[in-house]
Amino acid sequence: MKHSASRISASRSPRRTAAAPAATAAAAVLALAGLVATAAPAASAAPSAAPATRTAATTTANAAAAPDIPLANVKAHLTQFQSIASANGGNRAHGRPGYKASVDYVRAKLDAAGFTTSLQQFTSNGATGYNLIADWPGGDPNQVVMAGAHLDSVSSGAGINDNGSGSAAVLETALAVSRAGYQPAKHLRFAWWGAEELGLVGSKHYVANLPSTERSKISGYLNFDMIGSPNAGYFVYDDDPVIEKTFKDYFAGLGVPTEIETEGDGRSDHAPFKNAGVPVGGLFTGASRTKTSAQAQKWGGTAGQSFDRCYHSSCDNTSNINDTALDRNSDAAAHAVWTLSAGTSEPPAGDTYQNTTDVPIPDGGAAVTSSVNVTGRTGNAPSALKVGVDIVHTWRGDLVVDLVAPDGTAYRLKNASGGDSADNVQETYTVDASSETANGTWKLRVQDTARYDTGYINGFSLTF
Ligand code: DTR
Ligand code: CA
Ligand code: ZN
Ligand code: ZN
Repeated sequence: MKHSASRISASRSPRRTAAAPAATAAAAVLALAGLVATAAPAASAAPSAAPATRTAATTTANAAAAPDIPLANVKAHLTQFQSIASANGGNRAHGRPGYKASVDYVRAKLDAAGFTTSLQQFTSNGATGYNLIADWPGGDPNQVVMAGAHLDSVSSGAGINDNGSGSAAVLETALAVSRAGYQPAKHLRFAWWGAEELGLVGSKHYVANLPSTERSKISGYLNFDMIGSPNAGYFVYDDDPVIEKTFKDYFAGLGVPTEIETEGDGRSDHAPFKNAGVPVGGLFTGASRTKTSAQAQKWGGTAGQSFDRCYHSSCDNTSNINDTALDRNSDAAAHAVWTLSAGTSEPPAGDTYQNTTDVPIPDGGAAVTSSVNVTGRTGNAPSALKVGVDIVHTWRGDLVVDLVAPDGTAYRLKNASGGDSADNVQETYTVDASSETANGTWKLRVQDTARYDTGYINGFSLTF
């Protein structure tokens, strides 16, 4: 939905007003279009340097809904992994024939489904290891959403929950993308890691060998390691807030409470991505830790028992799976892939000037700005100037947003609205700027008028 902004005198932003209309989420307009002038460095009260770790590109309220992931399909892959282990010494461990057979199985499915697959080799403990990478053709190559799982098991067993469950869910999500002919705005990449059990060797090798220019294109990495534990808990990684919220909202929609995954950051393949500044998230149903009675109350299962009694054991076979947990987590994985890759809608025709430098917004503090320098135009700005706003911020009701013309005239785009507890402002506003000279420095001014929710300006664009 488009909003028209009204010209205001440069007055102090109103406090939270419950009556103020809440902004409705719509597709943000920040994609490049036609002529894009280079943005002036943000002239703002706050430093304009992007935070050390980026936050996943914002989600879009009107993202297409992910299809249901058929549990039967996921379990069929687990059956295959079990057969592979049984035919290869009882495991699918790094350096053993069962691992490469697992890679060949997954790759064949992906090739048949139209993915561009590649094998990345590495050596660990004197044996050759393989990462399987699958790119889904299309999408913005500068915005890559990745989903991954380690495909190797320990040598003591078939590794069906650890981590056939994650591998099968990621595979079936990729196949669902193919079946749907899904063409998201962002590029999709899926990965199956080798030698995770030896210390995240495969994923570390991938990240270490990825040029920094390629690394910075990954808007989010989603990790799925043990998502079908028999005595399941529902844990969400507490890393990137946008990814975390995407998962938590999904489970909330199912009426399933979740907890933050607290077994430590370095415990799976998201760690190398996180250490490289890539936004990460993921799901986990628990390993050797014991389910508490409070957790059994909310999730069912058995208190005083570990989430997976067969963790790293020979009994981690196809009987060692909780179907409900595996189904829910597979559907949550697909939901996150669809939602985080939907991207933004096509920008309007015209000349677009944008600034995508992140500008942190002080919590309950002074206003900050993001600027664009408009040059080379003649006359005044149009009566329907398109203002693309992308702000990543929890509880957006705290925010007041203005467009400030080169002469200092402020146009109110969004009032504070205390009751609007939704996150992020991804809007296209239409401003009658016909009384303003087009050339000059235009600013997006944002103020967080209440404490305890934080965020930053992710991008700002003007289309003439
Ligand atoms: N390291 C994983 C299992 C594991 C243990 N704690 C966590 C936390 C988050 C994800 C995975 C794990 C393995 O044994 O493969
Ligand atoms: Ca399902
Ligand atoms: Zn393991
Ligand atoms: Zn694992």
